[in-house]
Amino acid sequence: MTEQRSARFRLAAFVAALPLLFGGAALAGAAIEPHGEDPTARTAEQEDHMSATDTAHAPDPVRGLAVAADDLQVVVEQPELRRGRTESLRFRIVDEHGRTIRDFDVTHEKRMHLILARRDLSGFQHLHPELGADGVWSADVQLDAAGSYRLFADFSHDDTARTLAADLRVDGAADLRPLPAPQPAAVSDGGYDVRLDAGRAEPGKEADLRFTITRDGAPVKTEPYLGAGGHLVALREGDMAFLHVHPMDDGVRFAATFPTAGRYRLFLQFQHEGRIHTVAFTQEVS
Ligand SMILES: [Cu+2]
Repeated sequence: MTEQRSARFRLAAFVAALPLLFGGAALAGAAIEPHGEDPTARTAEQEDHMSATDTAHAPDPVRGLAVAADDLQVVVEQPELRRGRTESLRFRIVDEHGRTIRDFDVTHEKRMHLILARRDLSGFQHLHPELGADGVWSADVQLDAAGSYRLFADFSHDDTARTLAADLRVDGAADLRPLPAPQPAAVSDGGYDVRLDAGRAEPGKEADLRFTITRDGAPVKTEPYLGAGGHLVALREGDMAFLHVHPMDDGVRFAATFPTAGRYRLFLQFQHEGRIHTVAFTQEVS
């Protein structure tokens, strides 16, 4: 925690130089190695700056790079979690006066979507916490691998969609892994075979992401999940920018505009026979 703090202060000093780097944001993704101490604080600072200067040009602004946005902030009660234990993760959304927000709009059937992922884009979880009378959201989480994680609170307030992010730490030495190479096919938990046809994904252009799901060679028709045929979260390698993705029909097809070249990790979730399954793909954008 103190390490992270001091890193934040050190890095704040040269944040002014960083927009240059982000001129080609692809470089940023590649330059920030997922190894090493904890680049979380640094990238959040960098990206804060980027979103302040670059939003006008972004076709689909990335979110989830900052603790605070549009005067709202996510406050995590206890960001240090013990590894492999079920912990109660508690957080609030507060306004610029520190007042706790309690009125949330329903999006994708829920008032709050909580996404967790480790710095190396492993350990993805998508949870729906409960809102207490005191305005505190809580969810039981278990994180089995050590390291630094990003928490994304994805919600809508006053008809405005927001994604706020905060850092979590799980005790122990992190065994960070390189991002898996892009592959057109992957196997979900539960053993479903999933193929991704994304065509050519180019920065700033809407990509059509079509997933085909089969089990033992037979096509699988997914059941509605969160108001669509599936749910997709895309995170950018390096800074963990959270990309908003829209379902295109009641199948597993999505429109995504990747803001920059680089690599993204796509987390598709779908429901079949009453169970939710998750499968991840690496998407190259160039
Ligand atoms: Cu959700």
